[in-house]
Amino acid sequence: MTLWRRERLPTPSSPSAVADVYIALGANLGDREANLRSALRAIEDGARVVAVSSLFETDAVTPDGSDGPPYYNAACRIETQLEPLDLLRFLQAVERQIGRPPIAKRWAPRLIDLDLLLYESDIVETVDLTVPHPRMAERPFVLVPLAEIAGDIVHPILDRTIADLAREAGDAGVRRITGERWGGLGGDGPG
Ligand code: A4P
Ligand code: MG
Repeated sequence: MTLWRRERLPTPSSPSAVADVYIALGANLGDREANLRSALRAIEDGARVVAVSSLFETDAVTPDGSDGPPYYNAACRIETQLEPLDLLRFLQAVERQIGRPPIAKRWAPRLIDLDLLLYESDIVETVDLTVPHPRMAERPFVLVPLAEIAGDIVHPILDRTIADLAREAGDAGVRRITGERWGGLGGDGPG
């Protein structure tokens, strides 16, 4: 197991350390927008959602390049006191709450998928959790939404900004559906 943690010291205004975290949301079954909204609401029960990207429709990326139902994708920034592994468990509980079966084929179509992209500038490698998310840096469906709310954030392994990675990945197969505050949250996204 590898785990590097930048120390987050409690401050008087924040008695427990709060971490800045970025989450990717995806859905390609059911009412995709409703599923993403429900996920955001449920995440708010355990963390503070401070920014939400626009909503995008994206072509499914599949292991064998075959067609799959198109996804809705978005990204959000949260502040949480949960440690990375506890946060993963929390996100998995939210996925189950929205109706995702606990065991499904990898990359199978799903009602909801919540991926932990970045946790501060921590690097985590355990059996259950890899942060930064190992496939985020080449995926337009992750980078285009993420760049809206985290363009200046530096990927702690690649040492490049999200804006830079997004420019390189391009936006093929990614279509903006709405920049409205579709999540209905008081985030500081572009709106
Ligand atoms: N896991 C390890 N690290 C993480 C992390 N940083 N965040 C483990 C979340 N989970 C992490 O995930 C499988 C296991 O990964 C978990 O048990 C957890 O311990 P899963 O969500 O159950 O399965 P999955 O999502 O099918 O697999 P995987 O490998 O996470 O797939 P991806 O990378 O999430 O890709 N195309 C479009 N257009 N849009 C999409 O959103 N998503 C996928 C799924 C494929 N194609 C897509 C999209
Ligand atoms: Mg996943």
